Amino acid sequence: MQFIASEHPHKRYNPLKGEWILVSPQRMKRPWDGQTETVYCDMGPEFDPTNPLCPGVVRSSGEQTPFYTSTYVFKNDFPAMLENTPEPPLSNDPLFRIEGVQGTCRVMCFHPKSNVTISLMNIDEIKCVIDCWVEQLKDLGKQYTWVQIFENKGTMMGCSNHHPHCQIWSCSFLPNEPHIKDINQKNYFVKYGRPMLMDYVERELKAKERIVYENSNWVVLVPFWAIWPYETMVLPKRWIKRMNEITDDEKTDLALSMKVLTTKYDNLFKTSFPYSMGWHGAPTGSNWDGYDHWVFHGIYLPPLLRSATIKKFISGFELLAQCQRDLTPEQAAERLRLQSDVHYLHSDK
Ligand code: H2U
Repeated sequence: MQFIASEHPHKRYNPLKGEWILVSPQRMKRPWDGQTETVYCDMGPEFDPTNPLCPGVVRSSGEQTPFYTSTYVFKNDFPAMLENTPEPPLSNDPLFRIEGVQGTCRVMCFHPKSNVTISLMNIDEIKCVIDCWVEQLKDLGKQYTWVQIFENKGTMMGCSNHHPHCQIWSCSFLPNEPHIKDINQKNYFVKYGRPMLMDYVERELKAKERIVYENSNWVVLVPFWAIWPYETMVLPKRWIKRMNEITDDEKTDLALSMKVLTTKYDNLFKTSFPYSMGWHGAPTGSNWDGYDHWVFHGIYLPPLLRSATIKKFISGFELLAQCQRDLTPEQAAERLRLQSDVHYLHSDK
């Protein structure tokens, strides 16, 4: 029997994380009788006087959010880490390791209007968001080893606030995900003398099977090893280690890539597509030099599987043994590629 990736179960290796994923395309035919989610089609009002992220509204801290007109950054009133924390007692016991952490958490509003998303914003507005991310990286990266910029979109992803925003958590240590990516990219660089993700982009551009969108400077693709059904990566065509190295032209193209991708996401199930997304680049802190093995990239992790109401659960075999997907990354890429670049809410205009 000849192997056909879209029919036969197989496993794929993620070289960035050093782990395998089980792909079971034959399961696409199974019926679904499980939990369905509520779809939120209404984008809500432009201004909500009860939403603390809206211009002029008073936050939990008692501080008033200013009447901002573009992006706005403030210190999270409920931070996960603190700048000054006492060190726990030193422990040499390998079974009970504990270390102190320092960090700071910020919230960044993308836009003064509550009823927009990246997919509905224009390129200049998205460029302002990117500019603000770069400023934050430069500022926080002076002190902190890791600056994690991430957007949780939609209640399905645990987002507690409808206003377009992201969070920026900066910490004194390299968290697990970037830590493992650092090790694997370094090992690849030592072995092959090239950054892993530059080799990867080159191969994907030749293969063309998993590309969702590309322009002169960026490629959006469903990675060969994707876990989430419509997981994507945004990769530069030029070697860039961190977001602050992006030129103005690259910023415009990155804004366009983000807009096209999120528009395709929304169009796929005619919904405001939920996801967690974020950026990974070389670590920061006291020394920005070195790290030639790193390539800056974006990751979008959306939970939806079959429709706006059916989400993928990471459970069972996945929690106890190994992550698994039904739809192949090639099929997911094709479905996204075929979606229009015009948002469904704007298509009749
Ligand atoms: P999420 O919707 O992704 O949870 O982000 C909203 C963040 O905004 C959340 O981390 C913060 C919450 O702590 N927040 C404030 O800092 N002040 C407020 O008055 C409301 C929300």
